[in-house]
Amino acid sequence: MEDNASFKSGFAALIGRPNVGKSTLMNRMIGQKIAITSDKPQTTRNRIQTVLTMQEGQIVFLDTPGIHKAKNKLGGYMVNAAEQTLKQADVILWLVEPTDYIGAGEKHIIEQLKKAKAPVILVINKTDTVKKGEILRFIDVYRKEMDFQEIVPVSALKGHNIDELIRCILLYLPYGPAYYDEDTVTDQPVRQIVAELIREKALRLLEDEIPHGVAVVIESMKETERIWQIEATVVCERESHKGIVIGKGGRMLKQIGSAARPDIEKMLEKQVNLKLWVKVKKDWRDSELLLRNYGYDPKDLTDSE
Ligand SMILES: Nc1nc2c(ncn2[C@@H]2O[C@H](COP(=O)(O)OP(=O)(O)OP(=O)(O)O)[C@@H](O)[C@H]2O)c(=O)[nH]1
Ligand SMILES: [Mg+2]
Repeated sequence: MEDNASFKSGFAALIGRPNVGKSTLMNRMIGQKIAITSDKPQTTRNRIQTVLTMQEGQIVFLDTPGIHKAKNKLGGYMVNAAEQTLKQADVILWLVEPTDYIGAGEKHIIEQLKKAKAPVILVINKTDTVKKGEILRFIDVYRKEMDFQEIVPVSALKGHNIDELIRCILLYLPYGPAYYDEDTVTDQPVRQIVAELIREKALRLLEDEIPHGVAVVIESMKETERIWQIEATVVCERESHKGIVIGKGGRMLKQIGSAARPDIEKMLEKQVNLKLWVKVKKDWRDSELLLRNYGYDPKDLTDSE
């Protein structure tokens, strides 16, 4: 396959404000759930790489945290992870909400995009939430802000126009051999995906500020012939949050565990016994040492160029 002179391969970065649907779109394009998603902004915390291999080429997707005004060290790490990724991309997908309002958040991203060398495809997501006629108006508004190579409206949730987007991405990738063998789906270690699936349920089930202060650490994963034994700790920022994460009579923690288990079983293709603990690490989002402990290491982002 890779010997074919017409084979294309390269990196496509998904960039945008929090909650626009970057991770949902990436999962949709690769046809598998790798990145976690939620209706709360700032769900994704790391750059997540996934691979789509087709007959015509291989697209390596780089999902990134939403670009926002960082309020703590974790936020700074996240925004840095997103902005560094722009430099590694052969093509950039800028995801936006279907609206004609361009705020300070979008303006900031436009500045970053203008500095980047790669061609930019504007992806207007969530088209299922607006009337068809309106989309043309949004396109006009965005077109005035900068030059896009392509503008593609999609619905990541419903799967509308996804093939067209993939076709567009391929147009802007260079010719060359595949970066990864065709069985590769992601660079995320299994442990990391398990931790993320648990964090996703915490994000979805907990309210207000609490889920943003949650990290999940896998303490152990042991495989027997019949079952995976997994122990994980849910880390939160304050004593008062701990009670909420555990819930009355342990109900919330149980709910998080029962929601995560089927997802983990699906990924590991085996029965799972999941034990969850809760621990307080005061203000861990502003501690460099703890950030590193929980897998958010600024060193990971050093620029290779
Ligand atoms: N109606 C609709 N909702 C969508 C669509 N795509 C994503 N969503 C929803 O938007 C919310 C955010 O989706 P995510 O994929 O987590 O967004 P994200 O851009 O990765 O967010 P961060 O990781 O926080 O930056 C979720 O509730 C999704 O279900 C879409 O095409 N239509
Ligand atoms: Mg995301």
